[in-house]
Amino acid sequence: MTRALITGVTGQDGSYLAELLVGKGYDVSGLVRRLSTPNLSNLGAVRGRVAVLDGDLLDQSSLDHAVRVAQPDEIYNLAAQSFVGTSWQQPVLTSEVTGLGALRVLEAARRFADGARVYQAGSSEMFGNSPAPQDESTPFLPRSPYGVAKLAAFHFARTYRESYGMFVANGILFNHESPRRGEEFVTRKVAAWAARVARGERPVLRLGNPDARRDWGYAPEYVELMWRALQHDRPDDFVGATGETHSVLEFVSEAMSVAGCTGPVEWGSPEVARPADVFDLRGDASKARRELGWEPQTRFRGLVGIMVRAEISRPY
Ligand code: NDP
Ligand code: GDR
Repeated sequence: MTRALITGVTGQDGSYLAELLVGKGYDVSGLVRRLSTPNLSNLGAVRGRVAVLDGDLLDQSSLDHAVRVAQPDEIYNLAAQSFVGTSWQQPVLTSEVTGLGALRVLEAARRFADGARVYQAGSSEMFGNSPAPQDESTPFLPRSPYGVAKLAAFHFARTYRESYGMFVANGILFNHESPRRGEEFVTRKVAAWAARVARGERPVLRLGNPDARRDWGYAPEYVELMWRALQHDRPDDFVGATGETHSVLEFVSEAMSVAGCTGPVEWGSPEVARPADVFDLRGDASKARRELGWEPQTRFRGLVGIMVRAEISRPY
């Protein structure tokens, strides 16, 4: 039985990945940090089938211990402070968790999991405003502390691959969303608002930049890329994206259309303003299609439909 260790297993991607691997017959362990209020709700479908190991990306000894207990064949490092906006409020913490945390995972793998394959969760945020479409050869120009931390993690991963001959693959994934997205991200925020409007409420949706463009895909399809990257014949770096880009304004319009109603929207809210933003992300995932046979199926309208309908049927 193949053994996998997932960091960030309680998050959006970690929970979908756990479902994918359990479905493939893996023995799955998940790293979970101690919180005063436990947060395992995303693991509902596979909760009893994932071995929960205590640990934190800030604490090397807990990672060493988790790797020694899990004895993984595959390690997926998905844990991060993943909200770009917060990375300006907590730049040092973000760098510690999202950047150095990845290094700690690599060190634990190097010392205690001989031969294990490692996936590092890189991000399109590493490209910053490099012109679209972005692929594996596009220059990295990060514009947020989060993007810088992810880029450090990306280079640590490559360095461990080249220095120690470890099988370390980097994903460079563009935005991917689902009903399990954190509530502060723009897609979930808009979908939740559209559902309230559909119920007859009149909440005001306060957003930032309407013109920011993102390449939004559907998260369960993106965890498939992670798995395929570790089944490949060599460790490499892969962009994961739909190849389509849409603005935040378009997302709001489509959400209202799915909900069948309109509501009040205010743009330029100072509450969500960022000191710098990334304006136009559109990925070219040709390499993943060619080498991994990976291709996302869900497009923009399908994704907005999934998210708004999930919010409408969510108990409140
Ligand atoms: P989430 O924010 O949903 O999940 C992040 C996970 O990291 C949670 O399980 C969280 O645990 C865990 N975590 C945070 N801090 C620590 C810590 N100090 N020690 C251990 N675990 C910690 O992110 P996603 O699932 O959306 O993303 C998965 C990964 O992919 C992240 O690294 C993200 O940066 C990256 N990424 C995501 C993209 C996307 O569009 N979703 C695109 C590109 C990259 P807890 O539940 O306790 O908070
Ligand atoms: P992003 O996602 O920063 O791309 O990072 P987010 O949904 O937070 O922002 C997308 C774009 O929408 C603009 N925006 C708003 N964003 C939020 N959150 N709230 C608002 O009210 C709002 N109004 C406009 C933002 O300025 C931005 O341009 C996500 C995360 O999952 C990262 O971890 C991941 O690496 C990248 O995607 C790829």
